[in-house]
Amino acid sequence: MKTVIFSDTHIGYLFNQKKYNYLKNIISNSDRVILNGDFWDDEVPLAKFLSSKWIDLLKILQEKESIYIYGNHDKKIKDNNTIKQYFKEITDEFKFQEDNTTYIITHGNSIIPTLTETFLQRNDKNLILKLAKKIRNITYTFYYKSSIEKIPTKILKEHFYKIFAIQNYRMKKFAKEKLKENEFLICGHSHYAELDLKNKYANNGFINYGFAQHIEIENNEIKLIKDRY
Ligand SMILES: [Mn+2]
Repeated sequence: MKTVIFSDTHIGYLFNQKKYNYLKNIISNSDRVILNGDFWDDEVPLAKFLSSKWIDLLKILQEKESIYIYGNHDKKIKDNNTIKQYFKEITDEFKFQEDNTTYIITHGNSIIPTLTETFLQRNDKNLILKLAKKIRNITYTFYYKSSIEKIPTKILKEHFYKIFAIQNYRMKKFAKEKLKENEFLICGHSHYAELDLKNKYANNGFINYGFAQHIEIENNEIKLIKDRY
């Protein structure tokens, strides 16, 4: 039984054939697929996503034992009936056991919430908060639509994502303090792939801008795969 775990694909209406083919391939070559959050990006209206070519990936996922874990950009997927039919389970944390190890898979935003989650989601009539929300949304839309992240990654390649290692450090600290003897934590969210067997922590990285990482678990062996597409 081969389990594949990936996250942070942030897919939407900008259809990308290469990315589609890459995702189709890793899904097809597995028995169980765990989408570890931010698969779809809520910057794109859900209806638009559901009528896009990306939906064909969901049809392939439906044939597998597929689990949808939601992240911080796809919360609206929770309890969505159209999405539900493709997955065995939609949750914010999924656990499974193989031999003596219990793998705990969660996006990571519950361990290190974003500024938007801790502050901007408050239903406050405060004018400054309202303004902050507007600025956040305009900035995010610009960031998303312009694909500006392509510029630093052209120069620095995957090294650009090392700036997010600090987030893994915080998730690892959580793992050290909270996990039981036989437990192993697998997160996404930071976009920085890592496999730390000593601290029983892995980050499945992200799949975007031509970079692709994911985790594979088979015969109680955990592997971090780093690819380009
Ligand atoms: Mn995230």
